[in-house]
Amino acid sequence: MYRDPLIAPSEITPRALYQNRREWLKLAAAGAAFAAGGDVFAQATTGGGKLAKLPGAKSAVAGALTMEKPTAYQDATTYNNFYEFGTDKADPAQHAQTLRPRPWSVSIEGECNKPQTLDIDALMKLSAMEERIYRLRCVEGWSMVIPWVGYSLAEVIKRAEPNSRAKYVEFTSLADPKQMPGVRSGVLDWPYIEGLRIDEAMHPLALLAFGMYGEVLPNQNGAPVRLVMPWKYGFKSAKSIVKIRFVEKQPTSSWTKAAQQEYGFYSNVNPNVDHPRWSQATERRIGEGSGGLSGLFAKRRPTLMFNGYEAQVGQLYAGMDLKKNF
Ligand SMILES: Nc1nc2c(c(=O)[nH]1)N[C@H]1C(S)=C(S)[C@@H](COP(=O)(O)O)O[C@H]1N2
Ligand SMILES: [Mo]
Repeated sequence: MYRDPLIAPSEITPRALYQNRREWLKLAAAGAAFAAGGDVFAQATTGGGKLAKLPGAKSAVAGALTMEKPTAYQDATTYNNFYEFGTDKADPAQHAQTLRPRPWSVSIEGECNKPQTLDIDALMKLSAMEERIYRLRCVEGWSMVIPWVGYSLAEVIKRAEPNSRAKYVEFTSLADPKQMPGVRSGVLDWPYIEGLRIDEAMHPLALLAFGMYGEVLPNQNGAPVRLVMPWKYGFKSAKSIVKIRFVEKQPTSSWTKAAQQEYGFYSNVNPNVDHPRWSQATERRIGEGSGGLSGLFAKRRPTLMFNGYEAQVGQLYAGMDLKKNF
């Protein structure tokens, strides 16, 4: 039987999902949850109501508005990977309250004409906020659909005026052991580093996100600013970013450093290239199917090439051997 590779049996029913399930059963008993109509959809696209509102105009970028039903906010904010707060899916929601998203600044540096340090509030004003509904596919074999709020990363890159040596962009997440208990563990080499080729980073779908579900990002989802790369495995979407650096050489990401043969530089979603320890052909959508909201017994759905964004991003990899450049 297929089992999610990085999920320990102890994590199969994270407490939050359990509580969620009890709520759901209560609703079901009242007959409400069976009316799977518009109300359920409306519920799924609004936030928890506890964070500041951050509206975004519906994006006009091609491919930016998936028509699939968004994952429930409750699921998207309690089933997370953010190893700076622990490795269990429930850890970030339980421990990320110590993260302080203000004051915050992002340093933009390296091979560019206009290096600068931007306060988060200035960064947020740099371009108009858009809503983008993206599929997010984790390398572990699960996926969600999340309505993000932000603008194209290209807006920031253009402002910094990268020079001709800027072939790649490196992203660094905060690594403060005072705010992030997981950073005291050796599970990854901190700070969390990710990288993109500059043309990937300039693609209009590459998103710098400040919010989700019409509100600012919850800490566990990478407040106050993160990357979202919808055609790549989730780990490429670095959270709580403090540095964006233009470099000439291909950066080594924390995951590549941890297991070079398992996590390549590109990490494009590709159902035809298996992870050395499991297949990438199918995925389970979080919140779908029977067996509780964790959807453990949900039918797995086929994973799409480039996570369904092939028409938009396929050209970036024309002529490349995607088995070698995984
Ligand atoms: N800094 C940092 N960024 C990170 C991670 C992390 O552990 N640390 N996990 C990644 C992984 S594996 C995934 S699947 C996504 C999950 O994003 P979400 O919790 O908002 O769904 O964040 C990515 N960004
Ligand atoms: Mo992931």
